[in-house]
Amino acid sequence: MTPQMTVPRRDKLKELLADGENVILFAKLDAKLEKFHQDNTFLYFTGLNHPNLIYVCEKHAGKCNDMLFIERSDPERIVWEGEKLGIEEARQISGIQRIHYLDELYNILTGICTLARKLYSNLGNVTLNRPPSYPMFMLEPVRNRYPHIEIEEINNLVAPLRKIKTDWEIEQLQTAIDITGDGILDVMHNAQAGMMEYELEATIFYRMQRSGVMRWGFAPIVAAGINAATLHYEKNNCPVSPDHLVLLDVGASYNNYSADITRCFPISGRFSPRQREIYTIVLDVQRQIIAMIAPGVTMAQLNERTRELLAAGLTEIGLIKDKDELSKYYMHSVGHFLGMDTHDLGGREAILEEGNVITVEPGIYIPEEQLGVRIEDDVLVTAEGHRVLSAKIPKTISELEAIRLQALSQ
Ligand SMILES: [Mn+2]
Repeated sequence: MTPQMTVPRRDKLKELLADGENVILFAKLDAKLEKFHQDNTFLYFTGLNHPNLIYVCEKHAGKCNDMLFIERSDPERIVWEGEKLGIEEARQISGIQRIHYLDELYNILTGICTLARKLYSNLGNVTLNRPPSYPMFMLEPVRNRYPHIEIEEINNLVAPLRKIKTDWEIEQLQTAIDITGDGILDVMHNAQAGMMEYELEATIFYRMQRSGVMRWGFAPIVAAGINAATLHYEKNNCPVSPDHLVLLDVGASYNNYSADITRCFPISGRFSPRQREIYTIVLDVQRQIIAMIAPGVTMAQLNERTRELLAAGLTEIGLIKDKDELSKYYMHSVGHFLGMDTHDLGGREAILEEGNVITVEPGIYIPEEQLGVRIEDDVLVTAEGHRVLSAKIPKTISELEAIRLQALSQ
């Protein structure tokens, strides 16, 4: 990300602020011996993929003044941690001109707080049964000394910006999706009965890391048989049996943009009659929902139609008697916004607009039959309707069986 991308984003953010409203964004802290993963709102507005930074923007008398706080370099720590981000480098990457050190934060914030009514921050989920987030901890002195200042999570403010993807962002998503698809195909070509689910996971990760991807967008789900009926199964530690349908719900993160794809395939090379019956219902519903996608359509409409169609399918095969029973076999929503976060900002009540990217992922889960089927594609909303960014990844029964039978014959 370059200042050419992040400066216009910050300009839009500044337009959203009224006088007396301010923004403070915290980069993630570094954790010793753990891979660093930046806060996505911080990255979106600064382009800085470094830990322990703070961005502040104040608006007063119609003018915005923004600044970045960085760490002071400690020569004795360089051999352990490498060079810290310096003032010039921070300026070049972000385009933010005013740079301070972190130990100046509270002094400067005091000045800002005397004029402030509101502070937006990337607080994260606030729940009473969890420790406070790092941003909440850092803002505690503000809360205590200036109780009149309203401190609000920034997500709702920035969602209208983040959910409309630029061409560059769509390119990053497309690359993440293509690499994920290649990894899924590698599994379809190489999976054998007797392998462990985590071996299949490793096959995808190997493809990802050879393709310029550093990490998963979310914890991968590789689920054989009954495990596919657990929606967020992440153990991936069971052996694959010859009669299993394997469900892969995976996504590479490329330049911090996450794919999210689900495919199911039969280890044996052939869907059983029951697997075929359920798979066909899910695929038909998924296609009909994708066909509805266009600007002006709401997520609520997609969800409602999914429930109607799945209920009709399950009623027809006699698994349920009416729509009220559907939640026994289908209990999630049909999709979500996709972007830097796998579950990106956008909301369940959103009206689709050109430039949105959403997932479409109906499923049917029948634990008593050790069966779970979900099919998930990533779809861009265009002026004319939509474009399926993951269209190249096979999903018809005939394609999947052909790939598996060929793999097994080698
Ligand atoms: Mn998803």
